[in-house]
Amino acid sequence: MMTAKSNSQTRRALHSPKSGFLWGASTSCFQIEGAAHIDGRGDSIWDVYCRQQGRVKDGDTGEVACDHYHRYAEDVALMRDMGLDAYRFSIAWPRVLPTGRGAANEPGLAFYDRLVDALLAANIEPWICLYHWDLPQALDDVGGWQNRDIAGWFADYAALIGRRYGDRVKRFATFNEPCVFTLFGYGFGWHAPGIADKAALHKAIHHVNLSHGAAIDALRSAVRDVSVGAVHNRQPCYTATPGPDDEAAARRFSVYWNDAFPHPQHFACYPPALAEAIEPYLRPGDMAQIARPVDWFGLNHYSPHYIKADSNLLGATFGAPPAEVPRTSIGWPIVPGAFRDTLLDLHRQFRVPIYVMENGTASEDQLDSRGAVQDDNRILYLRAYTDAMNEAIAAGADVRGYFVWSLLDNFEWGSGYSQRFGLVYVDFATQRRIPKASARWYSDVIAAKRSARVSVAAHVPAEAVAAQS
Ligand code: IFM
Repeated sequence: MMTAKSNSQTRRALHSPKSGFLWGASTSCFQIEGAAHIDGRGDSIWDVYCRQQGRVKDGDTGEVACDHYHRYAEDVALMRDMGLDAYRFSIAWPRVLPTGRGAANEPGLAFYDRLVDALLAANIEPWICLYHWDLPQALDDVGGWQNRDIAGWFADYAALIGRRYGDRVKRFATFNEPCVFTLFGYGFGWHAPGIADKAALHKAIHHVNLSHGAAIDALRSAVRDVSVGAVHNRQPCYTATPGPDDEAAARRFSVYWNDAFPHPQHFACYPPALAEAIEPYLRPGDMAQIARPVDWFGLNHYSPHYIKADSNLLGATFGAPPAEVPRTSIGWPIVPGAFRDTLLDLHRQFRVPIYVMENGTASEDQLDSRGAVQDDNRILYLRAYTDAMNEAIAAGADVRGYFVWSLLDNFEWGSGYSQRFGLVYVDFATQRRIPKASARWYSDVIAAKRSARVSVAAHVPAEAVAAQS
């Protein structure tokens, strides 16, 4: 087994971020790791939520998931065979700090040592995300994201992770999709911890923003040459039907979805439509703590939204796209042009390098009689969306990398295991992994880009190649 100590050569070779355009894949701990009660891991809010009847489709849980905790070496080999440059995963906060603060859990920390070392040995750059929705239940018991003290707990957790892995990992994201876990978890009650309350939502938004800034500072102190950012959704919010009610609903929804986090984090103020609701929780100095400089913007984008008016606390919810707009098997509209426009808009507004940290599609994948998975829908989707990204790059957007969601079929939150997003099919009964046709397609795309880079490099000066890649 390669350990943190035994691979110092690999570490030396790879301890700075990879340059050039990165092709990768993303996952998150709760969705793939399993081993929910092994080696001292504490409960997360999602473990508890899954145990509540009727919360998750078919009563599915994260107890076993893809058993990645035990099968990570096989999963890294799949990534290496695909030719991935980079892999984004998240750390399970309750695995490394079972009650969210206090004494660290060495077996939990050692798991991520093994994973990081295996990735480096396969020449794959690890990207760590600190938080992908699995809050330690013990912290939720004392208010979770509604408790302002969480900014300090999160900063301590970030420092622990930075100190432990920062010799080998340079890319860190604070949060994945803060708009989703706050809106769905505290606004609509669709995700853990299952709350639907306006004050809870606004407190959670502000405390997540404070925690982001505190973690950025902690990572910068703990890790030399660190490269930090956060991962946000940005999706145009169109109206489901013409008319003033849906139009107002779409505008309101967009503030919570697109602006509630990037705005304060980059511009040191809340969007005007949110300022009054946040005001009761704001203290002097907060905005400066939130708006810490970052090195890049992580973008998750799958589709535009079609929003309609509703009686929920936002007065807005998801509506249906027009009949002529094609949809994926999970019902999400397929509009690659909206992805291109989002990238260009992001570039114009934020002026930092962009990494697409999630893009992909669910599809009703099945093993055929030869034991293969011919997921043509996914290939068509990924081709259309990567073409759209290339158009944005050609028009000037500073996009530096693209990560498919997801490496593996996995636990899709409230939908349980019913929605398959992976490049690799997982037979959940046996845990057998079968790369789908899309994995071969993606691998060919990466190989073609790489050989184009090499053949250009043979004929033109190095600076010109760097500018291209
Ligand atoms: O599975 C999720 C992921 O956890 C966050 N972004 C969207 C994916 C697909 O729904």
